[in-house]
Amino acid sequence: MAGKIQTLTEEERAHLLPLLRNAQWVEVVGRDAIYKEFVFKDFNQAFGFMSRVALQAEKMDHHPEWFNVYNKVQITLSTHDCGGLSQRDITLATFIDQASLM
Ligand code: H2B
Repeated sequence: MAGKIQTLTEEERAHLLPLLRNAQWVEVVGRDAIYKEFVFKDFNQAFGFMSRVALQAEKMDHHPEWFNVYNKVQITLSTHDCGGLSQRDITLATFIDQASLM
């Protein structure tokens, strides 16, 4: 058991998903994942944000699925190693929200 990443339990979801929804993350339909769209002033701001997230993702060895066009960044988080949402997604989502405000 130790070391193997697990999907969130129902109890954890009941606690965490309302907090994520409050922060404009939505649950992806048909997949155990969360999604949020970020809009910045311009590409420079968007790419600065992506750079901060990229460095953290490498540190965590946990990487976003993302799509950028100019000032917009669309992000999906899920944990491929367990096929769904894990605590790593929650931790990365929290970092991403902070990084979007810098
Ligand atoms: N990112 C995400 N989102 N989910 C994973 O399961 C994952 C990852 N696993 N980044 C990591 C890399 C794994 O593939 C490597 C080999 O550690």
